Amino acid sequence: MSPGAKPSADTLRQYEQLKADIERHQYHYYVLSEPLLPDIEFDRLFQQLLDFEQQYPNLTSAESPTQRVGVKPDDGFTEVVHLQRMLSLDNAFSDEQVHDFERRIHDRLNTAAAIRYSVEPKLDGAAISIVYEGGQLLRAATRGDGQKGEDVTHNVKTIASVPLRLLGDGHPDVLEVRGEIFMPSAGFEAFNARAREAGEKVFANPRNAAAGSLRQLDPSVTAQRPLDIFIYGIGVVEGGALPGFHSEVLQQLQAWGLKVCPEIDVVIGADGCLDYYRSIGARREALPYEIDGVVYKVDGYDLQRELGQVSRAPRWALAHKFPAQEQLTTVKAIDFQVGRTGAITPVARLAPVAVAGVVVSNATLHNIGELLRKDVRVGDTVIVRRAGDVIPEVVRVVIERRSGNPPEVSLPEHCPVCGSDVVCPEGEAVARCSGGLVCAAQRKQALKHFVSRKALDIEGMGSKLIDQLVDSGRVSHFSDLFALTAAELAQMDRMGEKSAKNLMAAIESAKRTTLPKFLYALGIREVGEATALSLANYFGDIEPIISASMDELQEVSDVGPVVAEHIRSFMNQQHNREVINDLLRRHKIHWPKIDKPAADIELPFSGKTIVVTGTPVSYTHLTLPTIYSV
Ligand code: I6G
Repeated sequence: MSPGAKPSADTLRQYEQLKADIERHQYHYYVLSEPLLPDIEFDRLFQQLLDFEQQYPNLTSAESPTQRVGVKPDDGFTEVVHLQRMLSLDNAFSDEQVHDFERRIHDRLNTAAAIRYSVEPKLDGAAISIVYEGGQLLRAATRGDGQKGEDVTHNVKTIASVPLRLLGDGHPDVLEVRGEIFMPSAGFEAFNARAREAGEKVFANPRNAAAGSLRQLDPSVTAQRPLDIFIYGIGVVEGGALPGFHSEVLQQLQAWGLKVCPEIDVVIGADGCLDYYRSIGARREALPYEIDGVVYKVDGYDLQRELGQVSRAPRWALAHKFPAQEQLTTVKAIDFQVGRTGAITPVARLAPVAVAGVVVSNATLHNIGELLRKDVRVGDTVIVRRAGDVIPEVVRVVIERRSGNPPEVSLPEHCPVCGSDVVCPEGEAVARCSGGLVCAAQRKQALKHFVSRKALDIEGMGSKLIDQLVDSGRVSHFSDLFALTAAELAQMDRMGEKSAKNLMAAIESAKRTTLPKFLYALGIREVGEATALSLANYFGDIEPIISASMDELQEVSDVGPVVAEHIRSFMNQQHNREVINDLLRRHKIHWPKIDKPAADIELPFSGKTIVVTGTPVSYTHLTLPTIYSV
């Protein structure tokens, strides 16, 4: 079809429908902070619209979504007209598109000279404009539709990394900076873990968390959210001059107290950009915040001005996206897994889908409360998300794609592994199997925890072997591990005589441990490594912990009533005390006692050897040496 061809009535209808769909998605994304589609799907729709308008240029109207960046702001906040329009960025998904970007720059500048780019990660957060007047923070506004945003000054002022007053001197009279407000990954995980525990709404991803926090009507709520900011550019500048290169401006902004991303760099040419993309991509999971790509910007402002912009995006900048962390797939089944403490976790079995380079076929639904809230049903199309090392999760059902009326999934009344009753105390989000160590699933998980590196650290005792040992009935309790023989182990799958012998040696050496590791290995609810260490330091041995009252337990620094209750109920159970007794008396599990002098230690000192005898006062500290000889 030639450009400018007249569209048929059918084409016109499709075009109008596509525009309406995109507007609805933008409303959910920008205004409600609850996107209906993963970004990659939205990008696909947007690209379709761009293709349409390229094919039929006459169709393009001023209110087409391609002519604006977002949609009108919500009514709850005061509207702010941006001093200068906030643009968005063109996207690239391949190396070829990056080379095309540079080719267009060369063509437009009519040069083949090497181009210098300022490059930086693209944060997954909420875009913000902050205006400083006379060095004081005057106003902060969301991007909104690019022309008008929402006044979120009170909320932005609660973010510690946003200066209320610029440092140093020489700032322009009016300085508008632009950047991204984001929730660092650790803060996001902690926030969601707390919300999940309390049965409250969790955020689907850090971007929604940042945008949602920014749009709180009460700034004291925003103040409690772990938000941060990176400034990535400037808008209006009046009454002052800035350097001629973007990279230098960022340095200047940093000197004035504004936070810029530490990963910023300057590279030459498209190849330099692609090297940067790969280097950041390799470190992506280790970064303390989520990014969805990198941004390349022509560094010289003179060249930027010459290149100008198309309606919605500058010609001098490009966002090069990483493979999406969210994808669409369908739910084949929903199973219930039983964990170490009996917690029942619903797991969605999915049609396999590649998410950020890894094929995902299972995703957690966390707990029954979340399964019910998300209302996931077999056959549903869902958004699945995989970020960093976190287990893939079902973010949401794409409800519009549900066909028919599949039955709701409900909590099983009986444990799918041992048949014991499933209990879900009033007001708790987590349901549990009441079978305790009668339940093979709980036994397996408890044993896996017991042998793990931070616990008794039995090297070679892997997950599959424990499954076999439990399924064959050979091992039920921790103490059974120490009664295993090399001949028995050699008969297990994938075990030979040599590995059985090595494993026997590992079991033997695990008998010498420390009190904190032993306590942690028992798998008492809420007793992690740190609490185990505090208990060990406070009580010094296991006997006083077994008999400690609720009050005595709460004397320990990080033990509150909930943890004390878990410890008491564990120790109150006769079979748990028997297992501990068996481990200590029959199998001779032991640890150095902290009330006895440690062995002499020989240390090199000024070319001589000194012998130091210290008395350990805790599991982490020795007293100063009490005796020494040279
Ligand atoms: O949305 C954006 C994210 C990051 C940007 C951006 C950016 O630089 C690192 N830069 C510009 C110029 C625009 N949007 C319009």
